[in-house]
Amino acid sequence: MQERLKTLKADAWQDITAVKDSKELDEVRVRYLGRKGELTGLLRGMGQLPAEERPTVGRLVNELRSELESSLEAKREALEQEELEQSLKSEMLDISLPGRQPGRGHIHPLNLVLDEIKQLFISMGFQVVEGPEVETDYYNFEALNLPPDHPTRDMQDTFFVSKDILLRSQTSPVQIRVMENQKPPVRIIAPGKVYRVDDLDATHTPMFHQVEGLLIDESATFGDLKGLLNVFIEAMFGKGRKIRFRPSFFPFTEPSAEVDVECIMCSGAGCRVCSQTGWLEILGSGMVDPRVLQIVGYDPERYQGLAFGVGVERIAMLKYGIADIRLLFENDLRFLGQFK
Ligand code: 2U9
Repeated sequence: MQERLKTLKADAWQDITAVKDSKELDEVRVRYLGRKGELTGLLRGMGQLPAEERPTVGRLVNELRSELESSLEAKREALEQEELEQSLKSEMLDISLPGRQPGRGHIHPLNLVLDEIKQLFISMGFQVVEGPEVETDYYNFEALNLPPDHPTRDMQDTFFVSKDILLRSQTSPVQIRVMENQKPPVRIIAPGKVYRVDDLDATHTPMFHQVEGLLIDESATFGDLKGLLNVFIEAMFGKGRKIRFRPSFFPFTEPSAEVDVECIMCSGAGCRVCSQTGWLEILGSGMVDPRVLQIVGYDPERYQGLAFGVGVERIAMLKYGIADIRLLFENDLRFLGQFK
């Protein structure tokens, strides 16, 4: 019996030494100390021993059991230490490495232009107002003196949601809403998205941004309009550029004028950008049609209004020399990164 104990001890010692991970360690524990393990088997066999041998063998078995338990425990600790060292080695962090800088965001070129326009008009006492992009036929057309058969009222030109609901084709409805709720004087600009049925090309997108301006007072004149737009164009494109007012027509202004600036690419000599004319069309403007004043309940005998509208994409393209409007909407960081 004592011989068996000796071999068992030697075997167990060998097995424990050979263990490589905690799973194997568990297997060894079960093999020797488990319910059906070798040592437990020995204990069970003690019944067959002569009575006088039992206490000695019993003591030896118990000694071996606690010896094995502490060897297993020591091995477990050694394994854990080894695993810890292993993971410390493989997961080592070099905290002296400089961190990676997150890419810094910056303002979209359209917002750069929009902010500049807003700042300029705020400095001249204008308020910035916004309104819904989904509008009614009344605010988008009727209140602006656009007759029922006007081409922009056609399905071909405006996105209709239903017979009376549409995506606004200009920001003027915002200004109608302000006039309905406020007595003159009025000095506002209305920036925002507008929608028109247009095929995508280098100069057209079905959604673009406008800023419209409106000033209503008892003594607003066409001279004030010219002065104001002169200041605007100078702020956008620099001092000393020639501008010209060309007679035009809009249903909501009378008289109306389109405003051109001397081509900023060729300074008037004629080039591809200005189609050899030397001039760039920048905005539309005019004196608010008395009919529009009447519709919102202003007395057209007492008040005059001046108004203008400008496309933000067009200004951005001219200011920054952008040849294709689609670049402004594709969010290609190689393009946008140039406007830091
Ligand atoms: C009210 C009355 C009149 C706003 C105006 C224009 C002329 C104009 C275009 C410029 C380029 C639109 O973005 S664009 O295609 N706009 O030509 N807009 S006068 O007139 C108003 C606005 C509000 C109550």
